[in-house]
Amino acid sequence: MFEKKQWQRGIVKRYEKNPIITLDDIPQPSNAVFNAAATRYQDKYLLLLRVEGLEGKSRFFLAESADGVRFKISKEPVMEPSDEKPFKAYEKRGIEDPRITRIGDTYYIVYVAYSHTGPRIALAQTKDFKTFERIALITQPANKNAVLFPQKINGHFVRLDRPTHQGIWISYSKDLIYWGNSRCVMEPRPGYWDSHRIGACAPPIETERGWLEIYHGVKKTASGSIYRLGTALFDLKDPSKLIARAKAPILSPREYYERVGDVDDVIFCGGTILEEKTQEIKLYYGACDTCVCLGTANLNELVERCFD
Ligand code: BMA
Repeated sequence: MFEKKQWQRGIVKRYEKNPIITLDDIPQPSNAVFNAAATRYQDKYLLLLRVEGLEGKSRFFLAESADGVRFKISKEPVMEPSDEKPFKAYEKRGIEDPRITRIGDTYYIVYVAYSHTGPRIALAQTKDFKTFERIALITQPANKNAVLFPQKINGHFVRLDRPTHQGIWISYSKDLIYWGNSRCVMEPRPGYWDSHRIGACAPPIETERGWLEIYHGVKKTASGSIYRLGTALFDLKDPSKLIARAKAPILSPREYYERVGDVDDVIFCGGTILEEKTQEIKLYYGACDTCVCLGTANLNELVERCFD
């Protein structure tokens, strides 16, 4: 059982030395580092960091770690807005908010390609985190917050995303390029902390009770938006079926670094790493579009919370 204080703070435990990555760690003059994708690669923890340059466009740096806490950051970006067709025209304003999903020995990176036409989703792949190959632009604008499921389901690749601002949608593909059978699977909840907008955050995690999705929810207030994290469970065999959704958020801006920054009151997660032995989830999140933080939670508790 949680104490009142713990409930209020959310069930994600913050790392005591947060933030774990700040602008001081980025080797090139930049404006901010936030919203990282996370994965395990060989015996390392890897983050793909969104780094916003002084001119205002984002690109990705790679961060490597042996313990998931202390990271070494690449000297140069590993992915920058593309110079090649057809990506060039759609990445003119930068590349943002990556998410990584491993399927077999390929690591797929879904990210936002941003241009004058608006944000849309693009897909790239790597096998070694040295060379990155773009696959396709997989949605039209406006679309953000895409995550790929870590395995094919009923013979299809599956993704969640957020077209327009109308909630989380699911789509299916045979080849990762052409997607269809799209439908809305979860919407903002009037009267709740996620009443204004929602979007998938971390790639879904397979559990015995369903696919656990950690998503962000936005509430509009008189002084702006508040971004929090919540949890939902989708059916293992038919992930378009929402099984359960927690009433309360699992993490809300409370600490100073989560309340004040380039964009106040923002917690935005891009990836988690599961410790198989302890079933602890390391959750990497951007705070206030300004820095990268770490929180931990027990996988089973996150699943249980969906039924509260
Ligand atoms: C969302 C995304 C995120 C950002 C958040 C808060 O729409 O663009 O990159 O962290 O807004 O500004």
